[in-house]
Amino acid sequence: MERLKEAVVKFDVDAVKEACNDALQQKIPPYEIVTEGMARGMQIIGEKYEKGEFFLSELIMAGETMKEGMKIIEPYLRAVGKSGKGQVVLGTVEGDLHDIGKNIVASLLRGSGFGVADLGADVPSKKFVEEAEKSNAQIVGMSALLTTTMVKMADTTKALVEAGIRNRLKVILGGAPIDSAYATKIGADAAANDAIDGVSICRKWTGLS
Ligand code: B1M
Repeated sequence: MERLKEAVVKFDVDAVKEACNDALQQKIPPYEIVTEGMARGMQIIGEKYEKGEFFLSELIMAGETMKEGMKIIEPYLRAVGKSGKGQVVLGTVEGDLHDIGKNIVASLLRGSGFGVADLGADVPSKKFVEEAEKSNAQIVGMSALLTTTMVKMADTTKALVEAGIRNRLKVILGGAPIDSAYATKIGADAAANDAIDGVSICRKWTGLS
């Protein structure tokens, strides 16, 4: 895990791939490879950015580096899934391009048997509503990593109310700046601390736990 973390911080894609494969061979659980390895590297990148040691270009390189590692880990995250146990509409809110955490949530949900309509990043409220109507979703999940974009979660929750479908579905929020107090404030049903927590909340809602 230490090697993996260091490789992310050095943007060393080959070393990331090698460390991911080694970790899988050593039977380290895939989610742990993400959270205890690559995500710890991302944490350091974020700290260096805050201190002014790194700039936007380094954030981009870090994102691309972790995505290469995720290509190896993702099939193992979603290994056991069959869809049909619950339909989730998932996306990163409008104005926000951070999608690595949201993609992990999508893989874990699929691995737990949920059907997931992943709308990607920078998703306007209208699109969440349209997809929730179309797919008759039980859950709408939103991700935000920026304090400036988390307000879009409130807009989307309001849009679900205005469309008359809020009562028949649950709304879950996730991402670093989000907590339960914010979820309550904007009328969402829950905030997830991390991807595992998010999946476990969705499982409870759909009677899968
Ligand atoms: Co950005 N960025 N970034 N960035 N970036 C952060 C978020 C930041 C904290 C860095 C810092 O200053 N320390 C900071 C935000 C500050 C703030 O708002 N308070 C920041 C900034 C400022 C910016 C820009 C504004 C920089 C600029 O342009 N000057 C810009 C904004 C662009 C935009 O979105 N409009 C920007 C851009 C980018 C990149 C595009 C270059 C790139 C993202 C690439 C991508 O995602 N495709 C990027 C990156 C890589 C980061 C950091 C370094 C890493 C994020 C990450 O992927 N973490 C990040 C620093 C950090 O987080 N420490 C930072 C790993 C990932 C596994 O964790 O996403 O938290 P996370 O997901 C977790 C949980 O949060 C949870 O589960 C996941 C796994 O446990 N979760 C959910 C997430 N969504 C969930 C949904 C759920 C449930 C759980 O249910 C629905």
